[in-house]
Amino acid sequence: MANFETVTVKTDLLIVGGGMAACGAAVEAAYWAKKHGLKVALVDKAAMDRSGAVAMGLSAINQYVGLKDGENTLTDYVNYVRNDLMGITREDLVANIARHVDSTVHLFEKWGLPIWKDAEGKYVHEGRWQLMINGESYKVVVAEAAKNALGMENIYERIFIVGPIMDGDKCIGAVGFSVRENKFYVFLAKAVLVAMGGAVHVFKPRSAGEGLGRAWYPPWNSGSSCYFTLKAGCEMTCQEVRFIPVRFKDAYGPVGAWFLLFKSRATNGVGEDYMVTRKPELDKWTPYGHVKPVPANLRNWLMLLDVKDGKGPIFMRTEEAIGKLSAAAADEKERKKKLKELESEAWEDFLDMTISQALLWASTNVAPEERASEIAAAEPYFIGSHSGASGAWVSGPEDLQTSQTKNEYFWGYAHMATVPGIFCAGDASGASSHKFSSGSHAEGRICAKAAIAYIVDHNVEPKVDNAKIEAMKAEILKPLDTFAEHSKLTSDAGINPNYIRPKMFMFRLQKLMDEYAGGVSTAFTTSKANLEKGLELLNYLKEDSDKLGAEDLHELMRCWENIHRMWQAEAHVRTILFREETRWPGYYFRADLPSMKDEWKVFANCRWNPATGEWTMLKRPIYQIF
Ligand code: SFD
Ligand code: AMP
Repeated sequence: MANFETVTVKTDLLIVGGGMAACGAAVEAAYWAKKHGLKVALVDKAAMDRSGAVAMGLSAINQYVGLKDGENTLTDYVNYVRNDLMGITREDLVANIARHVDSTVHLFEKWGLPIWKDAEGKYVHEGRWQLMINGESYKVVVAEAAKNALGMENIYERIFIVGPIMDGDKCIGAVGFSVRENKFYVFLAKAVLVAMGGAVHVFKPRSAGEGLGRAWYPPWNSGSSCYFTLKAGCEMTCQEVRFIPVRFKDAYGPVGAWFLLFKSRATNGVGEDYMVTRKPELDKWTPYGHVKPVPANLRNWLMLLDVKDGKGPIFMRTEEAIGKLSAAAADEKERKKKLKELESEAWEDFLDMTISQALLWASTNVAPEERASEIAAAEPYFIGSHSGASGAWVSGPEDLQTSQTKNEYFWGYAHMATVPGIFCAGDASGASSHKFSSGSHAEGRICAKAAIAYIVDHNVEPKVDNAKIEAMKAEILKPLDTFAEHSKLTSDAGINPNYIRPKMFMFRLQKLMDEYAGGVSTAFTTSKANLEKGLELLNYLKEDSDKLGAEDLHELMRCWENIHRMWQAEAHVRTILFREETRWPGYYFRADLPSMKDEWKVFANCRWNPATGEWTMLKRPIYQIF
């Protein structure tokens, strides 16, 4: 067996992940832990300064409610999220995050994040809920506060977490390995806060050849939250609710600023606005077809109908929007000034968060004030914090429950999963969409406070079974052994009958998800027969995962990333199959069940049983609280 030192770290609270939710958790946990004399450790596969979805920066804070200023109420936000998700949302969770998110944004500002202000000193809004920022260093600012709170001696960077350590049905920590040194890590804890983001590259990306790997979602978030919680035996929710963002084509630049701030239209290849010409289609999706704003998946759907009819490409009418905004100026001098301002805002929007889009514009001679730019629906991603909803099924806060909800939505500690001691935030927790960067940070804070309360109430030292740890070590390092044993058999180490390398394994996963589970190549369309075939192929892939081979530590990480993706894929396929309707047509379309049904206004949940290896699918009721 590969000769790796085992390093054991004992703590009280373990935070896995170092992104927005984990940084929020670190700040809050440090405060409550100090009060109770407890220890907190955080472990990230990368370096926190630039890890996770916000690595490159962002150009907006997408959740700010403005409760204190009376801009909006909690009910307004819950209504918005409920409508955008076609009725499928946990209102207690959404409201809990929404009532704390403004204070998180104020902290960001205090820590040095530049938020745009108008002449009166008020935040500049992109849309009703979104604030404009100079956000190229957003993650650095937020990570610095987390590091100061915890102290670097409690932060473990570049350690890939593979999965949970269980003691019966209780989680007592996590195992992983360093991606730089031959070290196997055992983290023992009294509670674990899962915040390892969502998943990309489960589906075949549009980008191929020289662009391969380019996606909207960051390639390093590979389904670890889903795998961790599933393998621990947590009940999961909304695993069918993937997210497909519309983005500037090929470099995935954001569209929010164009639609909301610049009030741009998108039109098809013959200049028609699909939001106008396709409006009658919205009747089929009532009541959600007629809410404002039109839900993200329905906006996608109207656009996809045009593309299917051969009316593409679709263009963001940047030249028209800039023209209109600058034409409102009082005179020619003012108009020119405004034009320059808009031009620089347009470029900054990309430079803050998707630099490659600015490079693509530059290399294809795009001047947004002169020429429209192509947009397209991306491939499916799992990101429960954005406009998707996949994640673990977690308890709501006690004070927001009604007599109807308290037995369904509450089991003691806010945002704790169904497995005691596991707390989930950001993309790791489900059915609470539209939290984005700020709401994920706020949810991390909520979770950390609850997790410390849980530890105070259950202050029991974890009991470790060393034989079990050794077995996990052998299983986790096995791809290195498999490669070392067989790689000399062939002249090209990439082609070998005894193992499959992680990249090929990932291609196989992506192909089957693309073709059978509604990826780009089928225009996000699938059916029972397709899903069943996909599940059969997924099972063969699962068998072959035992034969993954890794040449070095980097490839070992790639092996486990792809195993994580595979489990996310299975939860997804099973849940699409279970939900016998089409509810989010612009995210996926069940050709055999092409409409929305009242009896499916429920949560579709699932659980993998660690003791038997069996999956259970179950429905949970939806209650309106607000
Ligand atoms: O507009 C392991 N998001 C946006 N939010 C905004 O508020 N404004 C925007 O402008 C946003 N835009 C945007 C957004 C996301 C993406 C991908 C793009 C653009 C291109 C959404 C937010 O970014 C998102 O909601 C939050 O970041 C979610 O927070 P969290 O904590 O759930 O996930 P994370 O930040 O990605 O962090 C994940 C962490 O886990 C680590 N990790 N660590 C150890 N072991 C493993 N196995 C691990 N696997 C992952 C990661 O390293 C990371 O630290 S807009 O364009 O939509
Ligand atoms: P995006 O850049 O698409 O991620 O959008 C940023 C924010 O604007 C998110 O909160 C989106 O939900 C929202 N948004 C984007 N496009 C629209 C639109 N056409 N109508 C309403 N909200 C939008």
